[in-house]
Amino acid sequence: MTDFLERISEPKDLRLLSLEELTQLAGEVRLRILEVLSVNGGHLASNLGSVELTIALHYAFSSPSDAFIFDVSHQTYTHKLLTGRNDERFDRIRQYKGLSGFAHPKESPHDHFFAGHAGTALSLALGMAQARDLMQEETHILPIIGDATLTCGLSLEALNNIRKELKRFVVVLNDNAMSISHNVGGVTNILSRLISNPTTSRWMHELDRLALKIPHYGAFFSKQGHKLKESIKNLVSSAPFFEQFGLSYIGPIDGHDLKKMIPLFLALRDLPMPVIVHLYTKKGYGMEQAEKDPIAYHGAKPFDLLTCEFLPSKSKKATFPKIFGQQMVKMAAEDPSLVVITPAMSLGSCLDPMRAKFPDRCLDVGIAEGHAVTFAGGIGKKRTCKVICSIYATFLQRALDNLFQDICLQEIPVVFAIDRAGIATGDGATHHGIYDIGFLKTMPGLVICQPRDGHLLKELLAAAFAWNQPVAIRYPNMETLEPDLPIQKRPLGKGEELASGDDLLIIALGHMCEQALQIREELLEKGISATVIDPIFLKPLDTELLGKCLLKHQRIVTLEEHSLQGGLGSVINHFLMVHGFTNVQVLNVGIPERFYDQGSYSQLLKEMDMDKERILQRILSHFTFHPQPVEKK
Ligand SMILES: Cc1ncc(C[n+]2csc(CCOP(=O)(O)OP(=O)(O)O)c2C)c(N)n1
Repeated sequence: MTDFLERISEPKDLRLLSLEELTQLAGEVRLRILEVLSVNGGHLASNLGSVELTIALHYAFSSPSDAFIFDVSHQTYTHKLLTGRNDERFDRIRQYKGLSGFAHPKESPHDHFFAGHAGTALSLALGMAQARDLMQEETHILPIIGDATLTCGLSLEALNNIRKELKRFVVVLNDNAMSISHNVGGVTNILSRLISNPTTSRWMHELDRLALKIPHYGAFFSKQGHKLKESIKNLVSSAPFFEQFGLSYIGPIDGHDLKKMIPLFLALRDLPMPVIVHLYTKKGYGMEQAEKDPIAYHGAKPFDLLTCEFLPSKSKKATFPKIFGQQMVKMAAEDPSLVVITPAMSLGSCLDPMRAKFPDRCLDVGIAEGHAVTFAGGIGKKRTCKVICSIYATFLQRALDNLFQDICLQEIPVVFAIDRAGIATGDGATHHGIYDIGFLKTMPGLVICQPRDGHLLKELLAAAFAWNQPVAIRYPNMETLEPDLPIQKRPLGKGEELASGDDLLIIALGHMCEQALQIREELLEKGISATVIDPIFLKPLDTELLGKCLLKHQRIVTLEEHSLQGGLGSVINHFLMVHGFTNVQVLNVGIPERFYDQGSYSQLLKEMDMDKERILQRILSHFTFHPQPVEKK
């Protein structure tokens, strides 16, 4: 088999290949993606589904002067392979110093924006088109969006802003009828009503069937030929929806058929109006298991290339999100007033078991974080229902104003289960959940807490509604201990002393307590004894516990997996300043202010100067100790 992929160093090389060769190239691209992702894991199903459409677009248009703007950009692997990145960096996609799993402008001029949060492509593309027209340039702008993108309010705002006279603006809608999980809501119905019919003849047959169902007139309509069929088609197709927004609609077209797509895209060059090309694709296309189970293969774990089965995970320990999911099922069974909301992250947030058991009380609202938060405010308003809004830290950033105005200002006791609070490892800069404390702490009346283990997570979830005010419980996607202990009633604003010492006070947040205790052990070997406290609550702070510790300690370390700007360290520094503790020395250990790409947890901690060894060195060089000699055993 000739290796066509090797011959593509830039997109224009595609034009040297025949249709047959391009078809073979699609197979090679798919194999390359499969080989690398079987080792690294990643967004497999979305990438397998977008191979042909990406080849066809690069064949017909001229990237990078024609700008391809991928929404979310988790489906850019083919684009990366065709734009000069098919080298060893692709082997290390989503790994430290390898390629990003998303669009990354520092990697290539073919990537115009960092992306990772859904719904931005149309707005970014419209903005680029505006600048292009003002500068009288002749390039094309191509936002490439998924069907779930249309569940984002931001996308609808952008659609509403499209000018009818916009030229060379081609929206490519990659419709696989799936978000990560099954898509939800009315917008998706607009797309999916007839798309399930893969060929035009079946499409027409369906129209006939629908026409025949019209009482009294069905048979008549069915006989009236093509014109009437067209008008009925308009009643059920997606065209009128998009045409209301000034977009000329083309489709639906098989998004795996290069023969159809290439001439179509070539014909769309230099169009004097904005168009939307509706492609239907199959998520996971070309890999039987992924086609059958696109949800599991959306964010695939490493798998066996021959059997396509996922490799068994090394650890069987529980994680914070899993414990959260189990707890939701339990709490929902005990309390019929409990409602949980997820903005399209049911799988990642481990809510699928609750959705299966209590579908009326575990609600996926689509990729709509702002709505999820405000909707929670509506449900919680009368206090007849207890609402938990489950949301990833990074995506909560979308809903800041909703949190402020529709929850905190109204004093509605919604509980926010803030998942993925911490370093996002393979996903990188767009996904790190390391800024939320910074904006949450400015919200009057909002309780902010973080459990150090799974048991404490259960206790906080069980106690939160008793505090009768909005509560944010943040936790990472990390393994944790889940000791089988009775659930105690957690008092609001009470921290815990985990170990006592004389020379140093370490205040550690959440899972960082474990690291603090390990550091304490190492310091002990050097004759330095540290107190370790877990504040549990960032707001309200346990001022009594802090005050007590400060009677004894003048050296303080704060330790957190959050940006140093606005996290635990800044909360403690503020406390010290306001209460006149001016004679203390403080070392804030947290994430320094810059953007971080992807990597393993330990690699990123190292880069952030936060691995255990480095923290120990930093403590020893920051403070002057007078260690007591350690007795040798
Ligand atoms: C604001 C935001 N919320 C949630 C996500 C998580 N997320 C990543 S991909 C995805 C589904 C995207 O579906 P679609 O756009 O249809 O593309 P597909 O993967 O089906 O090709 C979601 C919900 C996100 N990236 N951004």
